[in-house]
Amino acid sequence: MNVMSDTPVGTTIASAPYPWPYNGDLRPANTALIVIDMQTDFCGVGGYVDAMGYDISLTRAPIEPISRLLKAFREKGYMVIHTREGHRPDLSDLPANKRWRSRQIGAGIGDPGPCGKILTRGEPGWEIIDELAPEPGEVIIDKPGKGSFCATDLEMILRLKGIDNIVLTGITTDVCVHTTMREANDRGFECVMLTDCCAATDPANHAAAIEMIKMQGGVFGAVATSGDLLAVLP
Ligand code: C5J
Repeated sequence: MNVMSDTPVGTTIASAPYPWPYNGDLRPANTALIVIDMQTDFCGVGGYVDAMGYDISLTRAPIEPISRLLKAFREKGYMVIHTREGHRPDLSDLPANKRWRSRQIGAGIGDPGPCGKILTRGEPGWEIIDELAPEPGEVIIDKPGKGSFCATDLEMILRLKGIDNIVLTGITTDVCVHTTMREANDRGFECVMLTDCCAATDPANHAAAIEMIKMQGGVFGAVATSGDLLAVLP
């Protein structure tokens, strides 16, 4: 930060509502990319989202932009983290109300489906899709909830690595990505969500989730496109 003004010195991206990160300190050593829940259950034929009757062409749209981003982050030595939403095979970490609600919409978590038991660890539907498969050495966080910090060791891993900045991608914008961004922001991490690398099951919810981030000067951080970030990625 420039001592004479609030204008950051260093690298920032053309994000809204402010150039991210706030202090211009964007480096491989302090920045992690998180790819949230790019699993068959959320974007594949016969998975959880498909079973609920939503259009998976929406949740598949970020696959290509994320793939390009992953390539650049890997080449430049940034930390890459993947998450998977899912429950233990004995469903001991599945709240009864979450199961009940999923059954109301015809996609009962833990019930058999075309991709195995829905949102259940170890089942084909729970796997990350091949196009975005984690590489050896990349951290995978298994989470029972929507947020990536709840009941996981994500915060400990980020702190031990010296991560300050988090780049958020994945699905769905309004649920797991937003919850994770809120959790990270409350813990003091500097977050940016890449709009073309996220998607919701309803385009209006995707748009609303983006607008929410921009309120109050960036209430949870900032938003940008992957192109904005790749244009300057150190
Ligand atoms: C949902 C998620 N939408 N990954 N999960 O249930 O956003």
